Amino acid sequence: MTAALFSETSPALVKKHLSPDLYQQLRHLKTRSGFTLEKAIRSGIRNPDSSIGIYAGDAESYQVFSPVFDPIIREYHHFPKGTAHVSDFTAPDLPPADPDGKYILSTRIRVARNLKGYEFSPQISLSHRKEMEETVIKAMATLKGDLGGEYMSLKNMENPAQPVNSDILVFTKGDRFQDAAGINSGFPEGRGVFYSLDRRLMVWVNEEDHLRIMSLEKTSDLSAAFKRLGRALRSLETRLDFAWDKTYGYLTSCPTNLGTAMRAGVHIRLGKLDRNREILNRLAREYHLQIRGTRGEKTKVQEAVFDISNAQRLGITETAILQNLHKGIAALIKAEEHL
Ligand code: ADP
Ligand code: CIR
Repeated sequence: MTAALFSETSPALVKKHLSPDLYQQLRHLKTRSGFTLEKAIRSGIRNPDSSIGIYAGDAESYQVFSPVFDPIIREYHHFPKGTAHVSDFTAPDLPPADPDGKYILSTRIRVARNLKGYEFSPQISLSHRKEMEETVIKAMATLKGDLGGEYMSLKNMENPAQPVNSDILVFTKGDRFQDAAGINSGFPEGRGVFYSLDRRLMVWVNEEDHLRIMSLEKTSDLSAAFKRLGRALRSLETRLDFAWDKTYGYLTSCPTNLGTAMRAGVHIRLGKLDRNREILNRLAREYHLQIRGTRGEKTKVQEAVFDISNAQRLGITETAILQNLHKGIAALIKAEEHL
């Protein structure tokens, strides 16, 4: 049955872990909001090059469909059974990763958050999306000092596509993976971007998750970006209740983001390592780094500008992610200089 559902060549973890028996066992189940297995795996079916191929429609999906989610999560995150995710947002004082600004163009740290009680992006109705947007706008309006800013609805924007490193990072309609998962439904209704007046804090509302809260620096100062993000989160947490699970940590629509739901990264120009990809890939494996293209997930590297970020999100604290990233970047810069 699953062999017929997924392309024969698909490398997706969902294909590996959804056996025909399991498919039969789960296919008639539904969460209270009506999310089904068929909806969860539609992106993996329509996109044979998916690496994971499954999304959650709500917090309950992780329980109702746990026989398929659980092995995928454990394999993807190398997360052993019997462990529980622990959060720690204590800011380490790290020196700038590239003090002379020779390689690093900018730093961005984001966390994904979803509000308790609302369906996730693949399943939420338009009315719930708008209601949730209103709740979040009110919470963001209470951000004070350098965190204070404005909300821009995507509905009012003629052309939301923006070049990389422009002052306000705006998101566009999701890619074909997100589209097949139902994440683009009703786009751009209910979507928008909050930005602080200094453009260092931004919140994407109703992209792949309800919130993508991000802190940006035009330098390599990871600690400064992390501290700002921590302050913003503590303030928003006084108004918003985020979906959290004692095993999986912060719950997200894509299982790859579970745990800290954090991606801390830099845009870094590595001309020599670009021509020596085997060294770059070896270092990335050794330091648990993820390499993305210049414009984000599944995009190309332009002019040797890599997006280097943490590969680990679950079973590790936010503080440890930042420390590891700092070490990993130092190793990349050292290798670039020695080549
Ligand atoms: P996410 O990080 O939310 O999973 P993406 O990989 O699509 O999603 O990245 C989101 C956006 O953030 C992209 O437009 C990307 O170019 C931008 N971005 C990522 N890292 C940085 C950085 N260090 N500096 C500036 N922009 C960045
Ligand atoms: C895949 O399975 O390849 C896509 N669904 C993307 C997985 C990466 N996660 C993500 O973008 N949040």
